[in-house]
Order: sequence, then C-alpha cells, then structure tokens
Amino acid sequence: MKVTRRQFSYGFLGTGVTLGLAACSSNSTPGPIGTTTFSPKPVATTGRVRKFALEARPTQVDLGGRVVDTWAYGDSIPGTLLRATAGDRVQVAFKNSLPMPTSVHWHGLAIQNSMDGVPGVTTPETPAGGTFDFDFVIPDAGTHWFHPHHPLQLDRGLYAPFIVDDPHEPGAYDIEWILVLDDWTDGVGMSPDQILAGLQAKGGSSGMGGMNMGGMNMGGMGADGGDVTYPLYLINGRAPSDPQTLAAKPGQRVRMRIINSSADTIFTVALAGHDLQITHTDGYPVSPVSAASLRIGMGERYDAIVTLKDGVFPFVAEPLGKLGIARALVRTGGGAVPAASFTPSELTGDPLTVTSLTAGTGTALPAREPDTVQDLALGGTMSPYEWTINGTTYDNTAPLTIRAGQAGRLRITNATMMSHPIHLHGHTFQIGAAGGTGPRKDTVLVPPMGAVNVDLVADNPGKWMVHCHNAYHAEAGMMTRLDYTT
Ligand SMILES: [Cu+2]
Repeated sequence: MKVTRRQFSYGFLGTGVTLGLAACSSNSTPGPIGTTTFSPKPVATTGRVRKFALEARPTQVDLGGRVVDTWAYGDSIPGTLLRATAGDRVQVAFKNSLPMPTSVHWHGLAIQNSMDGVPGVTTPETPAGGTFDFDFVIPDAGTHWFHPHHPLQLDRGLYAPFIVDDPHEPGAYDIEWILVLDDWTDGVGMSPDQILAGLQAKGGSSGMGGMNMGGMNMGGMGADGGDVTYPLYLINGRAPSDPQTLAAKPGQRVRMRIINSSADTIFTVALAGHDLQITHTDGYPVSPVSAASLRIGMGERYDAIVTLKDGVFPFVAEPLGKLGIARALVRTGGGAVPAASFTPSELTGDPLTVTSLTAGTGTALPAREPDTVQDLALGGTMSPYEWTINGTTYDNTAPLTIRAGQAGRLRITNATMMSHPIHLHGHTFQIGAAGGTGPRKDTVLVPPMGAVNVDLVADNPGKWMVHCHNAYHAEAGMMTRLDYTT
C-alpha cells in the first residue's frame, strides 16, 4: 500500500470531555448497520444497554513535564475506560474531531461484522467532523481495548481499554489495575507519518534518527527490536520519570490487566519483588501459572494476580531490543522510589511466553478435525519497505475463505527474522489444535523463522481482517482477510 499521507498541523481545541456512561433496559438487539449484511452470531444478552459518548480529537498531554500535541480519545492517554458486562448491548455515539477520517476497532470483541470498525470492509469510515453510532452486543468477557483501524493513527494517542466483566466472575482479588503499555514518538520524536516515509524512502537503512531496522538482520526472539526506536515508553500515558502509583495495602490481591497498545514494540514486564500469576490472555482464562516476567506483543493482553508485599515496587516494561523502559509503581508502605532507570532482577531470566500457557477449564474449542486448512505465510522486504502475507501486500491479497459452521485451521509461518503479532478479528482461535491444551487468543506472537497453527470455529459470519499488529507492517501491506462464503 503506497499511501501518501498528508501532514497536518493542529492546535489545542480545549473542548470538554464528552465521555460518559448511562444504562437503561432494552431487550432488542441491534440490526446490521454499515456496508455488509452478515447476521451476527447469537449471543445471550443481559437485557441491559450501556451508552457511551466517544470523541477522537486533537489534544495535549503532559509526558513527565513535556507537553505534547497528539490525537486521543478525550483529553488523556489512554482514553477513558469503557466498561460493560458480557451480554450487554453497547451503544457508542462516536464523533470524529480529527482533521482526517478515522475508524474505531473494538479489539478482542467478537461482535457483529458491521460494527468491527474496518473502513472499506465492515464499517463506513467516519469523515473529519463526522459521527457514527456503534451498536452491538458483547459476547465475551475479558481485557480488551479499542483503537483506529488506520494503523498510523494507532501510533498517536488513540487507544483505550475496553473491559468486559464476567457475570460469573469469582472475583478473588481486592483491587484492579489496568496497565496500558505504549511506545511514544508523537510530539517528541518524528510523527508516525514521517517514520513511515523514512522507512519507505530508505528501505530501512535510513540515517534518519529513530530508525532501527535491526529486526530484519538479527536472529531469534530477544534480538527483535522492531523497525522503529522510540524516544519514550509509557505506562498509562506516564513517562518513567513521572510514573503512576497504585496505592494499596500489604497482603492485598491485585488483578493486573496488561494491554500492549504499542505500534512497534514487544515488551517484557515484571513487578519488582513479586511473581505474576498469569490467569488470562486476550480475555480468556488460562490454567494459572506463576512467572517472574512475561513477554507481551502488540495487541496482546495478559491478566495477572499478585499478592502485594510491604514497600515500594516498580512495575517495569522493558522494550525488546530497544533502549529505555516504561514503568509504574506500587506503594504499600514506606521506602524510597527507585531511580527512573531501575530494572528489577525479575527481568533477567527468560520470560513466560505463550508457549508456556494452557487453556483454562472449559476454554478449549471442542476437539474437531478442521474442514479447511489454510496457509498464512508471513514475509517482507526492506527495499522496497513491504510486508506481505502469502507473497502479497493487502492491496493484492487473495482473502482466505471459510463457510459458516466450518472448523478452520490457519498454518502461520514466518520467513522473516522478526516476530509478528498476528491478530484475527471477530473470533478467538485456539493455539495448536481445537480440543488441545493451547490457550484461546485473538493475537499471537509468531517468532522469527517460526510457525504457529491456530484452530477456529466459523461462528461469526463476515469479512474479517487477519493482520500483523505492528502498525508499520500493517500499513506496509501485512494484512489479509478471512471471508465467509455462502
Ligand atoms: Cu509484522
């Protein structure tokens, strides 16, 4: 996709926050709206309707004393949390106050196709100054999020958590802490548009500051530094010199909901002095497993339970193959705050990765041989700067196909020297094989020169994106679709 993007200048509009929540009762379900006529999969509803207002707009944010212009949902990064219960009908009145068209994709929500937020495929693009009324029923609980399906806009401040509560949640924790990780350049380094232009112009060997094409030249996970180095890494919109602090008491159990909203950065995370008990990934339960540190790719989410000790403890996210850290703090007692560059010893060992996880009880797909097996071969070249699936960029893609009711297997192979977080819309797949031990996920980090098989059930008709969640790879072509055929 050779897209030339306009550069914009904009000022601080200073308009009021419009995000809000109201609830009322209704038993009706939304009909399809948008460009497609696929019927949504049946969902058990609570009968509740939750209404939100959401605005994407230019604003300013304070990154540790440095005030920068960016685009965000409201006036903060991350944007204000949206929250509902599985089975709720959600209505979002969206307003686009950006100076260009945008879209909203509800990452992890397996909702009806017409509400999926992919311009030209599922949902009309919202023009500058325009509005769109989203209306959908949420089938599944979990830690999810939302962002534009305009990849370079994701590398600004347009992201926010969407937490879907489980009506049957056992709730064996005292406090919840949502941690949104991000790599940040907007207003500090180059703009996302300048970064892409540099990658395309120089084929990856650019002398422009901020470029790091090492990912194509290094072998193996752990040397996988993406295509871009960033001047800042953030947790909950805060720089490491000005971290957010969770105030709690010793002995309290914290449920951490960790979301990697980065454009180009895989993180390894740890909480100093504590092990993380991993309980969910991408919203689905896993058999709980304890780990000192955890690796999380772009678009992935992990939930972890921690029983807090007494003191001050940095939660640190270390970008894979890049310099710097992001961090937040837990304070349960007295003690000095470690230096902004402090990295906990928990980050020195091998982190937990998806290969160590098994599906939680009742989470596996029913055991079933696939009716259709399809290949997803990941590739790319530096010059020109193109990333491909099955040998082509998205503008020439031949979509994968499936029929409603079929069991499908995707055989994902990676012929490049860097990891790619592959995200499927509208479904969660099971890593390995249906009925096996692998976890349910919607985004899987495929290692360099590696391969991952995933199984899915075609239970949500539509045209669904399958793509790399590296924003620059997606923009440079690493996308295809899974289209239902009749
Ligand atoms: Cu990629």
